[in-house]
Amino acid sequence: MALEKTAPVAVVMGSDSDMDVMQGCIDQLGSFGIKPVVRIISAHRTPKIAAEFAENAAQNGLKVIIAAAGMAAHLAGALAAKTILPIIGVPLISGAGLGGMDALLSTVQMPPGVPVATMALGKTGAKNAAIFAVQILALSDEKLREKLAEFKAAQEKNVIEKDTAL
Ligand code: RP5
Repeated sequence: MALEKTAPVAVVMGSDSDMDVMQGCIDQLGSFGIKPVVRIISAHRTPKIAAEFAENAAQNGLKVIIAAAGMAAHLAGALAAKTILPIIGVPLISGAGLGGMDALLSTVQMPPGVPVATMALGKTGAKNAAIFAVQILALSDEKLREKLAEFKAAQEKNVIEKDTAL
């Protein structure tokens, strides 16, 4: 499947059952003006597509890939094996799994030489993956740097207001 050349971020998830949580990631990217390529690709159920996607990602214009999966979550690692682009892993809490510890360890415990930047479990990781992707892109994008500064300032203001209201 051809990617939009302009989309610098992909959000890949192992199953459509991951979409509820990963919508938070897509929405957070949207708040920075980024419409990601969104795909359902499984390291186990569609391994050839996973390998092809990662192999072609850079030439298709991607700069960062966010990969989310639950249970034995090998998606982020499988993509990292096939590309030099940075991979951000989001371990998910699957109803059929072990409360997320399965996915966390499967995502974070990569062998030397094949890193995956692993976020927190579930919704928090989904949101942080988007922000981390923006931080990577912002290294070479002044407008994104400004948006990140605004985001940080708004977050700070929000907490101070809650503190003041006590
Ligand atoms: C993982 O297995 C997916 O990422 C999902 O979190 C979990 C369960 O998948 P389904 O059986 O709901 O498709 O590969």
